[in-house]
Amino acid sequence: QSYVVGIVGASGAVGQELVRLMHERNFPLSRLRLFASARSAGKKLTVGDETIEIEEAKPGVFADVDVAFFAAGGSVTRALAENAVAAGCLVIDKSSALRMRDDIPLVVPEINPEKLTGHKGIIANPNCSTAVMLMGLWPLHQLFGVKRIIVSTFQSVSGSGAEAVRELESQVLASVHGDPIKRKVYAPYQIAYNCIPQVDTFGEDGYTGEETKMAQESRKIMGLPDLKVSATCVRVPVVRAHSVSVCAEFERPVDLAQAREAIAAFPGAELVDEPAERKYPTPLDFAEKVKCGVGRLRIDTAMDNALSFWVTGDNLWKGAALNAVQNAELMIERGWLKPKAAN
Ligand code: 2RA
Repeated sequence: QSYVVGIVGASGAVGQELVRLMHERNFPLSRLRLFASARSAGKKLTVGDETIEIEEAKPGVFADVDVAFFAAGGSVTRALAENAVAAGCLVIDKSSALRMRDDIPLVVPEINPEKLTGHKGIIANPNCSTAVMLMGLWPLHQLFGVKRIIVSTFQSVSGSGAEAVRELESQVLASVHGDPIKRKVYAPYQIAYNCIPQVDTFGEDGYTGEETKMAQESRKIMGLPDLKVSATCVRVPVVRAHSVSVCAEFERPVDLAQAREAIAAFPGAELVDEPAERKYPTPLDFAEKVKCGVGRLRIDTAMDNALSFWVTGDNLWKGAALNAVQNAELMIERGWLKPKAAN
């Protein structure tokens, strides 16, 4: 069986990774259609040996599409997702617009794949920092039962889009050459040689949107409505891959050897944890990797029954495009996704 797949937001940072993953993972395509705003429509993208023209994303374009990956932001999802669903198309959405709606499953396939059967046409995907963090936390939760996490993130600029990557690079060059440093995406702050303790806008409680997402989405995905979460999200001058430092308190006594074994056995994680050899995961090592790296595992000294660890993973892959594709792949594997046209 093969599928007509649409990518909405094909010219953006996540859209481009979706196109690449479709090709590299041999997704069973009968046709790939690329959609973007009217501004990008008409541009051509090369996918393998095929050249595909980008079409304008607008109501009515989904008639033959079996699965549409939405990666164009919340406003496009709000404007077009229901139209796609009405055309019988499964929407796999990367935006935050619908994630917390009770009737929409929020799925990480290694954690809650059973939710893929309960959809009403739309499946949401988590925020990048949440997805990466859970690749370390979930296997430990299964062993010891997590009840509280205190986390800090170290988020790469690609999470803010392609313009932010160019901004970091241009600021580094300007600094090296002694030229004036232009600040736009992170204005008034400079991102080169800096850390910015703000990702998204502040809420009334003093937490940013990103920090609130980490709390709410972790609870929904893990099915733990009472999980206590305090997050501090920080933008760092890294191009690709987000990292998270996690202190996690558990219901039951923890055991380091068991924790390491569980991480090593978990399909979403690679254990890189040999402190004596100075081996631990870094963003440069885990950019463009399917698995997230977990290391620095240790008994936490500030809380009882607690572990501290470090996890790093590709924000554009596990944090975005890859998780969405894995959801679709799993549905196909389990026979939960049928093409509209018999083939
Ligand atoms: C970021 N969470 O890294 C965003 C991307 N969705 O800013």
